[in-house]
Amino acid sequence: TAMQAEEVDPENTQDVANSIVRHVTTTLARQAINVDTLAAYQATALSVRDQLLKRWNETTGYHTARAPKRIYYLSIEWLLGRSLDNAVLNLGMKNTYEDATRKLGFNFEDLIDEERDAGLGNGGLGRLAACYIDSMATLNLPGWGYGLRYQYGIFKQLLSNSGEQLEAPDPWLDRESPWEIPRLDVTYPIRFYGHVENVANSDRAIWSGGQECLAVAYDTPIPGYGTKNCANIRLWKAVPQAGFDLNSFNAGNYEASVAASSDVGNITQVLYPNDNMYQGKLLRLKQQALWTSASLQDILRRFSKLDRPWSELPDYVCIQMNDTHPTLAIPELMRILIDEEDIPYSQAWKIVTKVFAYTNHTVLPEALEKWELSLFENLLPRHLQLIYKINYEFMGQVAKRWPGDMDRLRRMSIIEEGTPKYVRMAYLAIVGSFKVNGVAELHSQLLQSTIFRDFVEFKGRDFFTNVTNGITPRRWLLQCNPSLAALATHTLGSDHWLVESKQLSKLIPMADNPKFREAFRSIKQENKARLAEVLEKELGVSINVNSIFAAQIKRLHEYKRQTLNVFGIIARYLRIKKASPEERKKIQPWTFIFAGKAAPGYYIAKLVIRLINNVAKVVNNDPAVGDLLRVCFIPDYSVSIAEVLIPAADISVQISTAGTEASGTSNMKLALNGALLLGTVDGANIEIAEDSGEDQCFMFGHLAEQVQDVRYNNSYNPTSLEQRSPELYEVFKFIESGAFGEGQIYEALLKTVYDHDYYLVSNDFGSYLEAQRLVDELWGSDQDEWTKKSIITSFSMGDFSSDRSVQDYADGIWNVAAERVPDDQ
Ligand code: DL6
Repeated sequence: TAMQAEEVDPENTQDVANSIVRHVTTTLARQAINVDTLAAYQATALSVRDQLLKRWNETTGYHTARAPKRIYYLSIEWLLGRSLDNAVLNLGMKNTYEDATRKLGFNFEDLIDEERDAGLGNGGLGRLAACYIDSMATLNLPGWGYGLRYQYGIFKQLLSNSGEQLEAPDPWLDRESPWEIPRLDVTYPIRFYGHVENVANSDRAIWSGGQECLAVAYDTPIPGYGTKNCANIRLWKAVPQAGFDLNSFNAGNYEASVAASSDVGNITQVLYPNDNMYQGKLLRLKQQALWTSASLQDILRRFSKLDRPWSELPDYVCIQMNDTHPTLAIPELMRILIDEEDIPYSQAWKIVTKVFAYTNHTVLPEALEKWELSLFENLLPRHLQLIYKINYEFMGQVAKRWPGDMDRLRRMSIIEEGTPKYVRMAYLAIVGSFKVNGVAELHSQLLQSTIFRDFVEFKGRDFFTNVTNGITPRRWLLQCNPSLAALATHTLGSDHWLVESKQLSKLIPMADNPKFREAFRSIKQENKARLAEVLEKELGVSINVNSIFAAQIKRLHEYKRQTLNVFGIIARYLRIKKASPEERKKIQPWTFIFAGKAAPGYYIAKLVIRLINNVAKVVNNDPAVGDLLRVCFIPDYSVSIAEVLIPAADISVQISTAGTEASGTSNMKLALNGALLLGTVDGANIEIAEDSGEDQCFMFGHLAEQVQDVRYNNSYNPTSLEQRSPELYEVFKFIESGAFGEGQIYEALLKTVYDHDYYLVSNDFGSYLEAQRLVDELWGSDQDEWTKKSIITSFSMGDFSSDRSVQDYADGIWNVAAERVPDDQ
């Protein structure tokens, strides 16, 4: 007989309160009279988790019985942030939990604040995965995510007195996470190093020896909105093989064997803190190997239970690779099919190339993964052998198509020749996939015309496609901006927009309704006041809540050009200082808000942080400025901080050099919350401007197609900075005069602009200031018009829901259909 679980009625406040108290006493082993906020949070989270797991089990059972084709999303980063608020909202239980916790003497918002962010990602790529899994669950797609359970997430960013970034570890698991379920019974063996013996008269090989460890599964249930369906993220932790290394025990070498086992624990110790920058570290390759192998073993175990022939694998399994980090899954699946299942190479290749699809997230050359061949050969000898074979077959096809074109062979080879040699992961990903996509229209076009051009000729145009990124409206409107969400629901008469986000467009005409404008505006003011309070408290800066809040919140990177922003601030500061009382009246008050981390080894990016902080110090403390200008750098940017910042912004600063930002996603979040776009013609900015209408945006700067020529000129027909941009020249002279600390501090940073100015900072500076002037003009002349534009922007963002993106993937790439758990189940 089936076991019957004790039922908690999730609509019944008393039931829910009881379940929380039960967790206090029996899970946390505390007396009910002795509960602090932290314990109350933990017990509440555990009670919510019970509800999640019920649905998780139902979904798993249903999908096992139905055996649909499944989608597996492999991402080395999952930037989930907090889960409590999101979970109760998606479950439709927020009111009950608010009431229940109030009954117990707690404020639900305080409990939410006790949760640590799950910061298992660097930026856009990891947060995208988090939005996509939310959408997969909401769309009832049979989808799972796979990743790594890093003991330490993205580092904590501290600021020194001189304004420099300092890094500290992020021990997010110190208090344990109530959202993860250890599956100590789900483990897979992983091998590194060792040697390969080829089996005569067969494609098979035997890979043995070397180092063995285990990958252990930890599951995080992800509830859909408005459905019982629950998705899962399975994260792997590396642990030593049970029994350690028996040889060293036998040799009496206890210490060495314990050392070897702690070595294994290191593999999933820490997230690599680079964003858009490849770093060829052995430990990272180990991470990738462990994660891809464990995930594949898990996927194949599930498939084998269906008892279908291997040739049908592509009918049941689709694997989406989030960037090239999981590309090892391609040779790993080949290895399993050939070496363990005894399938001939050519048959295995037919299967493999119907399973994988690859999403590219960058055209920046420094971000493209290529592993040094010798490192690869040592750690993964069998995989390299298979890659050689894959490349050999592939080169044969290219040679047949373009006889004698040696240069093409060299260009397209998965192995980059030279000293040293490299394995080009993007090329392996393309060759092993059935579909490749970019993440915004312009980016997908650039992929095809630049870095993957040869592959377009080889594979044909249809092989490449675009899926513009998206964000979940549950977290990025309902959760972070409840008042605006409520206004939308109230005005539409339904909250259906939360799953049909295009319904938001019905609110666009409300821009002409004065009462609606008033309501919209006062919500923005409330959100600004809430942020101002945080800024005053955390940074000690007085804030003018009637100033233009301009937010640039993203990783620090030269191509994202926080430089342009901070140099613009200095130019504005100089202008304010010089202005006559008459001129001063025309200058609008701005609060420039920055947040973001720099990779610890990225010297120039760290200098930019230092400059911003020192500019802030000077500007914020200069009485001559009055309330016309403030600069705030919020340390330790995270998903939780974004949730407070984004609803408060008036201006969304998206100013990457055209052609460099693949998509951007903070642009979507800010626009959805009513910030007007001050941006370059780049990434998804273009589609945002199309959907909201250019009238709503302040676009500027050189276009992607002009960048090459300008760059060439900057390097080879150099003109002086003074000629390229007299305004910027003045700013540089001011910095060098020691206005923000000794001028030499910033020498290396300024030099990047003086010399080649690869990112066109000087070339775009004039038009950037002009765009800001237009912002000033609108803000100063017509607040009502501003609010109209803000409303139009916000409610034109329906297409940037991750539901749309994920549905595009499901229809256009995965060929996976919804499997909704019946309500009466
Ligand atoms: O697609 C998500 C996100 C984009 O929005 C950003 O424009 C892009 O820079 C980022 N790319 C990466 C590349 N990383 N690697 N490896 O993070 O992806």
